[in-house]
Amino acid sequence: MNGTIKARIESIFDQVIKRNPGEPEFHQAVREVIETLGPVLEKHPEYAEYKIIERICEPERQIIFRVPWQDDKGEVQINRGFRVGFNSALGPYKGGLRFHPSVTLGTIKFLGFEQTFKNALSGMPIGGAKGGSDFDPKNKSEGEVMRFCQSFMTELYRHIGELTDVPAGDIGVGTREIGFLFGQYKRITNRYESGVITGKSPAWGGALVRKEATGYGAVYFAREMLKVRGIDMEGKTAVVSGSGNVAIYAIEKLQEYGVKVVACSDSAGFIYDPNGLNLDTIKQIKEVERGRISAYQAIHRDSTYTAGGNIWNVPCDIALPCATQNELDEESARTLVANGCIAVSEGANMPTTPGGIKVFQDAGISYGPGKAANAGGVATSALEMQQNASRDAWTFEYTDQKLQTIMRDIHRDCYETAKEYGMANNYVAGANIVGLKRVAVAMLAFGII
Ligand code: NDP
Ligand code: 2IT
Repeated sequence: MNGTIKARIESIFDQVIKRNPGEPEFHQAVREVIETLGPVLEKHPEYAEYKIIERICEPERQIIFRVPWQDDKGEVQINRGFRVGFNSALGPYKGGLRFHPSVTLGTIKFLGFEQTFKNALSGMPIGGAKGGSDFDPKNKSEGEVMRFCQSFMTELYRHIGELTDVPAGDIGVGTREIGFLFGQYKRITNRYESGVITGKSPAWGGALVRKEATGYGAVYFAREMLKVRGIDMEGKTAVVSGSGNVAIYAIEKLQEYGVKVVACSDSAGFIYDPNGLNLDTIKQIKEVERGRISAYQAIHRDSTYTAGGNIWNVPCDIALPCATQNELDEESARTLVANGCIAVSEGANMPTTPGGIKVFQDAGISYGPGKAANAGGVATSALEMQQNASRDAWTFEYTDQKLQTIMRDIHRDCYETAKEYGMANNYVAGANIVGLKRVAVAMLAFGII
C-alpha cells in the first residue's frame, strides 16, 4: 500500500474514533473493514476524491427513542429504542432488531455498518441498517413482551416502510416478536403492508426458509470454503456456539451433511455430547419451552454441561460461532487451531476478535467472516420482500435453491476478489472489497448526498 493511502486510512480511522467516543465495537468493525481497503483505494482514486469511505462510516440517520411500557405488576418500565439507517445506496434500509440488555447505540452502529457490506455482498437490492433495544426478553411474560413490542413500534412505525426501511429479527427477536411488531404497525397505519418487516411466519406473509436461512447459509458457506480445498464435510466433527435461531439451523444442516456436532451453548454454559447432539431435544428446550441449554444434560445422560466454560476448548474440525460478538478470542482461536480445526464459518456478527482472526489467518485455515458467511439470513429476507411485493409464496425447495445459489455466489465473489487483489484465501479482504465496490458505484452515481 502506498504511503499516501496508508496515511489517509489512518486519518479516517482517527476521525471515526474522535466522532464516536465510547463505541469500541463500532471502532472495531470499522477498523476491520478499512484496513483491508488499501489496494482498492489505489485502483479507484475517485473513492478518495468523493470521500466514499468517510461517507460510508457516517450513518445516514440515527433514531433514538423512549420505549415506556407496563410490566405485569403494573410498574412502569422505560427502555431505549434505536434504529440506525446506515446506507441506502443499494436499496431501502434493511437489517434486524436486537433486544438484549447489552444493546447501546455503539452496538447498533457496529451491526449497521457490517450490514451495509453484507447486504451489498448478498447481491440483493437492500441498504444497511440495524435497530433494537436494551429490553431484556428473558423472564418476561408473553404479555410483557407484547406490550413492549407495541410501545416500540408506536414510535418506530413513522420511520419505516417497505420502500424506506425494513426491519427483521436478530438476538431476542424471533417470529413471536415480529408478529407483535407487525400487528401494531398494521393497526397504527391501517395498511396490511407485508413488505415492511421480514421474518414473518409463513402463515401471515413470511417466507419459507427464512427461519432456517442464516444457519443453513453459514453451513453452505463452510461447504464452499472446504470445496475449493478439495475437502468433504461428511464425517467431520463440529462445534456450534449459541443455541438460538442461527445455531439450531446450522446444527440441522451440518447433521444433514453427515457432520457430527458435539457441542453448543447459551450465555450460561455449554453442553458436550460425545454421541452427537440430539437436535429434537434442543429445539424442544429452546424453541418450545424457551428454557436453558443445561436442561439437555438431564435428558441425555452421556452428555456433560459445563457452567460458564469455554466451548472452544472442545476439539473439532469445523467451528461455527453463532452466539454474539467477540465470543471467540485469540486464546480460543489458538486452542481451536492446536486441536486441528480446519474451518471457521461465522453465523454470528463479529464473533471473532481481531487477535483471533489473525491466528486463523496465520494458521492458513479457512475463515469465513460473518458478513459473508451469515448473509443467507438477510438475503432470504430480501427474497421475502420479493414475494411480498408480488403477492406470491414460493415452495421451500425453490427458496432453498435460491439461498444455495446466493451463498455460492458470495463465496465465489469473495474468493475471486481476494485473489485478484493479491490476498488469496483472505475472505475478510474479499468480502470487504466486493461490498465496498458495490456500494461505491451507486454512491458515485447519486452525487454528493
Ligand atoms: P437468538 O436470540 O435466537 O440466540 C442467541 C444465542 O446466543 C443464544 O443461545 C444466547 O444465549 C447466545 N447469546 C446471546 N448473547 C450472548 C452473550 N452476550 N454471551 C453469550 N451468549 C450469548 O439470536 P440469533 O440466533 O438470531 O443470533 C445469533 C447471532 O447471529 C447474533 O450475532 C446475530 O447478530 C447473528 N445473526 C442473526 C441472523 C438472524 O437471521 N437471526 C442473521 C445474521 C446474523 P442466551 O439465551 O443465554 O442469551
Ligand atoms: O444480522 C443480520 O443479517 C440479521 N439479523 C438479519 C437481518 C434481516 O434483515 O434479515
